Amino acid sequence: MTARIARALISVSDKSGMIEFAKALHDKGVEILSTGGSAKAIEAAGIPVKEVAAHTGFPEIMDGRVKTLHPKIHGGLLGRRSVESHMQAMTDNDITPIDLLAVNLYPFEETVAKGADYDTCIENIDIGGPGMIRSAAKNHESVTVIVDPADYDRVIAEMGDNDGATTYETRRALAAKAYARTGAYDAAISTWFAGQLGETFPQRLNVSGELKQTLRYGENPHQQAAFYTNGKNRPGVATATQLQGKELSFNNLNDTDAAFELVSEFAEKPAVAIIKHANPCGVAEGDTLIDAYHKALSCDPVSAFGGIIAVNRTLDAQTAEEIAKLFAEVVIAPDADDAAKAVLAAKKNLRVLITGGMADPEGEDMTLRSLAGGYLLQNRDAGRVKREELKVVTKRAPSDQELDDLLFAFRVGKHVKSNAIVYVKDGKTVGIGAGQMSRVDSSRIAAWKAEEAGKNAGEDALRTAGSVVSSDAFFPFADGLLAAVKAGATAVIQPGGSMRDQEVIDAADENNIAMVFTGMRHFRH
Ligand code: 93A
Repeated sequence: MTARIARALISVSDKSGMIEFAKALHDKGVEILSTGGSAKAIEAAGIPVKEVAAHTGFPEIMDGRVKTLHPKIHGGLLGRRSVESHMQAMTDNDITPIDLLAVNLYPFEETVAKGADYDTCIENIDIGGPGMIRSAAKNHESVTVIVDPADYDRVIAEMGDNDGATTYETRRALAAKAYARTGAYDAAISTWFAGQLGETFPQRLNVSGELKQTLRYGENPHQQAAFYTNGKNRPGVATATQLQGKELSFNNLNDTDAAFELVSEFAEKPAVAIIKHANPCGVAEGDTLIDAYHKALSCDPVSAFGGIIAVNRTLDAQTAEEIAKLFAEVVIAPDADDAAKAVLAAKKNLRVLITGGMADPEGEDMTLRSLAGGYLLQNRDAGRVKREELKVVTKRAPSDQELDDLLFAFRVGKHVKSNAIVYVKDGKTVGIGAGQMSRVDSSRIAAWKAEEAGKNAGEDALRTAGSVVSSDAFFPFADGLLAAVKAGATAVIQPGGSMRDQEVIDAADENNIAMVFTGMRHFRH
């Protein structure tokens, strides 16, 4: 079913590509109607155009608030060409069909993003545009609706192939895209409104997203999946450019996000995080990136196989060469120099993502999870304890070196699934215990993994000897702390707040352990 386009209405705020599009329509014999600013620009380009006001016989009023809200416009868009009574109503009321609508809306989202004042935001709420989009999209059996300048060429090309008409498949696909746009637009307005009302948290779930990628499958091959962006433009996987490698999978995306968010915690020195199954298996700071990489890898090289590597500095050739020796799934970096890109290009399957910057660890965003029959929405964990907020609770206070390592460990621990125990020595993780149901088990596993990695590397001394340890939540009993003592840790960081805090502090004092409380926990379930 094709529908020849005789009349088009163009009303766009983003005027990119508009003139070329109008010219192509005119060359195909299409009559063009248009609103104030759009009409002026089309006319100035020497393309015949009729103002909507002249078409309806009703002027644009109220500073443009009412310009297309007229039965001659909506009747022309909505009238069913296949229904006799509709065509009769058109004739009776002097309504002519509008076969194509090109609209993009007042830039509400951009206006809010610029920090505009209340009245300016209100003025940028488009009413007539979404109204027309919805009318045209509803009548897609006959009407072509374009909400994105990127679709102009495709429509013109199709008209060229079909004697000035579009196909039903295209009109239907464009209608779906049109409703996605009006839906996202309204969601942006209501989210902004909620903020204006002082609602610190959405009262309604207005989650909207743009489809970025249909994924081959989800966590497992029998699950369907897709990747959406939320328009927040936070540097990370959602906005990164993929330089090379196979398509990213669901698990790649999830793990790469975990890697980049973690490495973004560290700004002062070059840092590297290696992630497996969304948990780190090595994180380190270094004097150089390659130094940080070697330190991060040494934590658990067995688990790093097939992992994801995130760095917080421009990737250089030397580090890229070392990374290329490991089988990794993804590398994500704020940037990479040409030599590094050339090195990685030889590893064709390796996915390389460039983000253009680091994520702000204290930046605002939401995290969304589902449970059977509902969703859980929360602010992302942007909490960060500062050195001066730490409370020393033991007789011995940590040394400066211990304090550096304690803070480092606690920042890593925030990105480890609970119960999270992280041993750190000299700016690098030496043992990570993740995701256990008992804290003491995480503590034991972290120490055991450190011991195994040390043995594999042919080291005599225990890696955890002289290390510091962090716990994402308080130790409910002294046993978790005692496991750390056994492993040779000398200092502990934990939130505190247990009924048995005193018991744990006493155990620390008995063993000459320095312990600090953060007052903030970092559960990650
Ligand atoms: O103020 S509106 O909500 N009232 C309307 O009747 C109306 N009709 C089209 N905004 C309206 N538009 C919008 O004007 C379009 O969605 C488009 O974004 C913009 C184009 O205006 P101009 O052609 O004057 O630049």
